[in-house]
Amino acid sequence: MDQTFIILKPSTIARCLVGDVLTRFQRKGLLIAGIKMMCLDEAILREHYAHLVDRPFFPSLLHSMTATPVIVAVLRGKNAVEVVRAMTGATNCRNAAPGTIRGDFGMSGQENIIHASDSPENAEIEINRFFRPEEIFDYTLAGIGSIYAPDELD
Ligand code: IDP
Ligand code: MG
Repeated sequence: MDQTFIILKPSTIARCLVGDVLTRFQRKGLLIAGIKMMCLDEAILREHYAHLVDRPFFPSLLHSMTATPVIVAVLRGKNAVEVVRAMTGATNCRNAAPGTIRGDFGMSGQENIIHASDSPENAEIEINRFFRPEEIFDYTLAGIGSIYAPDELD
């Protein structure tokens, strides 16, 4: 099965939306393979957002991502990266389609509820950046046979 990485950002923590966001992924049929609360520091954010460090809004993004602890999680499921990105929606919540997490829960480009890995390669890098191997668990959902057909299970 595939894995992806998400961050429930400080906007989610501050607005008490942790349960709402996680429930969506669980209802979809994704398995929570790892989850923890942590504080992000500038060093890890400079790595994680390396593609944005030179953008004018980066100091503001840094401030936002360190405002409260965050919740990081690894989600497992078939095509997990694509499925979770689709559920996440466009970067700016005001442009995100209704029915997506950002479309339903946010109004901001920066305070946009969650991070989700954008490719399987980046998912692996991000999982290794934020989790130790022993923090990711191998187990099966009791309802797995109702989530997938037999030929969809790797
Ligand atoms: P993504 O989160 O949809 O993958 P990225 O372009 O990778 O979008 O940007 C990472 C994060 O940086 C966004 O989720 C958002 O919080 C922030 N961000 C991106 N573009 C802007 C902007 O133009 N203004 C403010 N914040 C931005
Ligand atoms: Mg991105």
